[in-house]
Amino acid sequence: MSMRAAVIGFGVTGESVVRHLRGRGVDVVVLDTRASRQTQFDDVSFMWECQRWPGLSVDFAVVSPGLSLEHCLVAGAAAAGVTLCSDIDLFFDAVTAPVLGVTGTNGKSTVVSLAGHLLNSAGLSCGMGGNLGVAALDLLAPEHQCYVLELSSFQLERSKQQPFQAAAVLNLTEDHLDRHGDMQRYAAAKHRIYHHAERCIYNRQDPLTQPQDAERVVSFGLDQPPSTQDWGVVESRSGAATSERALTRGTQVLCMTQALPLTGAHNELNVLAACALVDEHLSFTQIRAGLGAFTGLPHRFETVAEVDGAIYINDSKATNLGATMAALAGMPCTDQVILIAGGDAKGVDLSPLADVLRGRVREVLTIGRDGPALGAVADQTGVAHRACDSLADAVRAAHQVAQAGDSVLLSPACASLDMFDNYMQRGEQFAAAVRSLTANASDAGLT
Ligand code: UMA
Ligand code: ADP
Repeated sequence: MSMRAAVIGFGVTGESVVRHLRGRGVDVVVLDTRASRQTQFDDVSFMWECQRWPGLSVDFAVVSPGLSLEHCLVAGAAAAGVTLCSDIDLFFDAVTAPVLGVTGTNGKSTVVSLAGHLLNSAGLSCGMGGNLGVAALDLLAPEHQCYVLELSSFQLERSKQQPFQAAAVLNLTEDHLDRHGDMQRYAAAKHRIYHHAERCIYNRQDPLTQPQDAERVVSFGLDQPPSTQDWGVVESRSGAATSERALTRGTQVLCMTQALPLTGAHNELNVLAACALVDEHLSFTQIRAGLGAFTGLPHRFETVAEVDGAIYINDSKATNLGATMAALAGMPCTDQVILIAGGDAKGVDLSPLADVLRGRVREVLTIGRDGPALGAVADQTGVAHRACDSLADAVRAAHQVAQAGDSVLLSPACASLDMFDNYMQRGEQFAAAVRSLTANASDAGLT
């Protein structure tokens, strides 16, 4: 008799699970609390607007990451004794090639894309995705020689097995506390990535990322590597005044930091983490060849344009405080940043931002629901701030205050959903507002 499974939640993950299970002859029933939608699956039962576990007889249920353990359908299935699993569990049941895993609060997409890029540039066929966008199960293909997966705390929280060849936790700062309750539970979900990993990779400058009880541990950081297997930065003085910085594994130099196409201290960390991940597959020569061609992802500290001598930077993907702190900390301390920030802060304490505003930021232009809370943090530091009605208003206000040599940085420290469909729309609207400044300037013969 064939197996029967329930799929709870029919978004990107749910669809990938249905495709995977149907491909293996499993009978599938989909449960979703939302209104019915068109689908291309004729041989699958759908229960739309389903607000209660309907007492189905199934062998197991696969739960989408966005649904918490308290969600009515998930809690109902668990109470009925149904075995719950994730798409990541199904992925590991099916995969035969080695899998590299990445989690952390910030930098996951950048590190996954870079690691995948390095492997593909060296001629290995590598599938990359997960929380990044393409669901893990949709990556499975016989030609792939390895996979790089981005894992969210939501995915890790409910996965039972994660036998990664190498697994990295990049950093841990407050995020998603509305789902996990407190920092301890959030960190515990992230640490599940280490549980069955052959090699655990952590950030030695962020003690919260350090694995407990792991056998093979590799660290990365912006200081000198403590052992020959660790990754870091070594400074050398080439002349009386100038010092050069090199990325190294132990004392072995990979490349000079100024040769990296990605800017900012946080991106040096990202490069080191990606190198540590692909270490067992690639030589230094192959890594060097791939690094030069990786220019980063859109909406992550991306230069949009220079207008009247000021650089406009789109960091719309900074949906939490840690990302905005990293963006500001990586900029020079000369009061030359005009920061546009605000949106939905997801209940976190914004006060640590004060440490990086002072001395770096000329003015904060706030938008969205938690704009006033950011204004209050600016008040504590004496940095000027102004509330703006829209992102376009904020860009116009920034243009009025910006001086030649300044940077205007959209790095909101907040989710976008109170004003936009997603962070991409927010970043695109920022870029469009900046482009309209350039258009106005050229209309007036100013550029
Ligand atoms: N649904 C219900 N009832 C509810 C809520 C949702 O039935 O109360 C159904 C809806 O039909 C909805 C579906 O469940 O379409 C949504 O499922 P989901 O929220 O698990 O989202 P997916 O579309 O499956 O996308 C998920 C990830 N989303 C989340 O974890 C919230 C995507 O990460 C990921 O790219 C995708 O799987 C493929 O792996 C997005 C994300 O925002 C980018 N992630 C968070 C983050 O990065 O901070 C964790
Ligand atoms: P994630 O997938 O974890 O959200 P991204 O690579 O998409 O990570 O970057 C998200 C945000 O975090 C961007 O604003 C980016 O500039 C910032 N960021 C990237 N790497 C780091 C890092 N190592 N530490 C802190 N912030 C980072």
